[in-house]
Amino acid sequence: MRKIALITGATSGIGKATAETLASHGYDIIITGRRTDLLNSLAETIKNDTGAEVVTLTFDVRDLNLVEKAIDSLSGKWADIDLLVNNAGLAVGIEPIHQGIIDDWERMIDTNIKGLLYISRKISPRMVARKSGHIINVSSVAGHEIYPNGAAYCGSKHAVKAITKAMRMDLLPYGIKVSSVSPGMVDTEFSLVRFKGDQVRADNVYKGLTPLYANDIAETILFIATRPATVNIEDMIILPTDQASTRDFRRR
Ligand code: NDP
Ligand code: 8X3
Repeated sequence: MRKIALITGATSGIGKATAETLASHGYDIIITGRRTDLLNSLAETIKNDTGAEVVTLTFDVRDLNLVEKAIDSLSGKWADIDLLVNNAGLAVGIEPIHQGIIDDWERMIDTNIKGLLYISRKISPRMVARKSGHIINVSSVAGHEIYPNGAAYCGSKHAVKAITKAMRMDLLPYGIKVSSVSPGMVDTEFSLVRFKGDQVRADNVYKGLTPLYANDIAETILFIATRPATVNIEDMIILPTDQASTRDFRRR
């Protein structure tokens, strides 16, 4: 029987690639995000390309009410999610602490931390009841290191690391796996969002080096999800060859 995976933030980047990859490897999938048109076109592509069944749910992970309504709308086989990929997230702005834009901080904290908690709170009880499931949180190298002008984003991803570890302890008695994946620089809409639509600044992030691509992370998520039942990957940190830390890059 095909397993069910729910991927948050599947309209773009890592989430989209993960949805496509999991659908090609035996999962029926629930894809979520705020942009309904992108979810619908991805659903059509995946159905045609892989034959997987796909459900789309449009909601903002920051809105607890919407999260609850969306997950409550799942019925039948879709209510029993085998794999949750907590991927929705973003960086906004890059300022030193004394010039930080409060609204940017709120967006990052509400999405990367509270959104991940809301979704996990809503989906984990059925995993507990079935004593089965796997949650993979998309963290970041910024959850292991810090860099100047990144207090709020790095703080949010350090929080994801702590939450992942605590979730693993809480869900241990039920045999539920909790893992994370911690990418370095991946070429997605991430930088365009961070620089609020400034394409030139976004392109400069990847200039002169070869970043990771969304598929690199999707394949890693598939690897983590498909280990034997007795094996749980705690975390995988993945960097481009052209990156040594959050601050060291080889540009040519
Ligand atoms: P993208 O901007 O390409 O994708 C982000 C996804 O998150 C989109 O599908 C977006 O969907 C969704 N999202 C953002 N905010 C919300 C929200 N409030 N409610 C629901 N969905 C939301 O970036 P990436 O693919 O790069 O990012 C995915 C994850 O990977 C993030 O958690 C990011 O922090 C992490 N990451 C990224 C790295 C990188 O260099 N790219 C490196 C390390 C980690 P929509 O806009 O439709 O809501
Ligand atoms: C994204 C990687 O280094 O831009 O999480 O914060 S970084």
